[in-house]
Amino acid sequence: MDDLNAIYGRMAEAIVVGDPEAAAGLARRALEDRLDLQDVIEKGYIPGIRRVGLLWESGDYFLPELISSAACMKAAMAVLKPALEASAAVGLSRGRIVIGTIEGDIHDIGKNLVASMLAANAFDVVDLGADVKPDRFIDAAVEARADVIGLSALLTTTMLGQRRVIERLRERGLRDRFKVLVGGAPANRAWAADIGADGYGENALAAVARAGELVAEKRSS
Ligand code: B12
Repeated sequence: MDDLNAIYGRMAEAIVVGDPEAAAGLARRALEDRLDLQDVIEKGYIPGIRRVGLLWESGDYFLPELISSAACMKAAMAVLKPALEASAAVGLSRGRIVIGTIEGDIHDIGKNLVASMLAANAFDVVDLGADVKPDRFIDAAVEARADVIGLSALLTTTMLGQRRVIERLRERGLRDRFKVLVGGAPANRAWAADIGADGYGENALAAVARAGELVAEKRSS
């Protein structure tokens, strides 16, 4: 088997150059070789899309490159997702979470990753997709009898929508019914505290850990 770091490097490169066949092919190889899928994502693909973000910031990449790299990321995730989610223990539920990306924001790669990782860790996940209105999160959480509402935002403008969901929960008298977990590149712990969220997760693994703690807190209160 090739050196792992070389494989991760090729995964990142496939995302940076926008080669969907290579991105998906390397993901299939990872499954065949039974690589650790969380490492494959965190050390292979994510550094690739991060590099794309930096190239965009420096003015070396434009929207078409961003779009094709995002499509590659999706192609790789589509291969990995079923295996990732199948690894959850059957019949065991660690809690129910409704998740989506805030209204006005179509970034969903990170949110999808968080949703898959939660499902892989035995959470029941209701994924509302991207560009989700505040009341839709709340209605879905009521309907699903969720423990946690997970809010993703990638834009400094749409992160304000995370605050809005919490305000709407208060206005509807439902704030105590659900724990609210926020994430996405512009969010951080201080922001979560500022808007009155219950938790913040900086990546998919932290999201799983924090969701577990929030479910435990909710069920013990
Ligand atoms: C790919 C990408 C796109 C793709 C998105 C494709 C898709 N389907 O998602 C496309 C090309 C469509 C796009 C469009 C735009 N984009 Co864009 N995009 C990016 C880019 C390069 C990568 C984002 C990404 O996928 N990262 C990889 C994932 C794995 O990381 P992540 O999303 O952060 O998620 C992780 C954590 O944040 C966390 N997490 C995420 N969600 C949640 C939720 C919960 C509950 C928890 C606990 C944790 C959590 O866990 C995840 C896994 O580790 C970023 C650059 C960057 N540095 O983020 C810019 C970036 C986010 N985009 C940006 C901009 C400006 C735009 C556009 C406005 C561009 C334009 N002029 O049209 C549009 C906006 C469209 C819209 N209305 O939403 C800016 C935002 C700037 C700002 N401060 O607001 C960025 C930061 C680039 C930049 N440096 O300028 N973009």
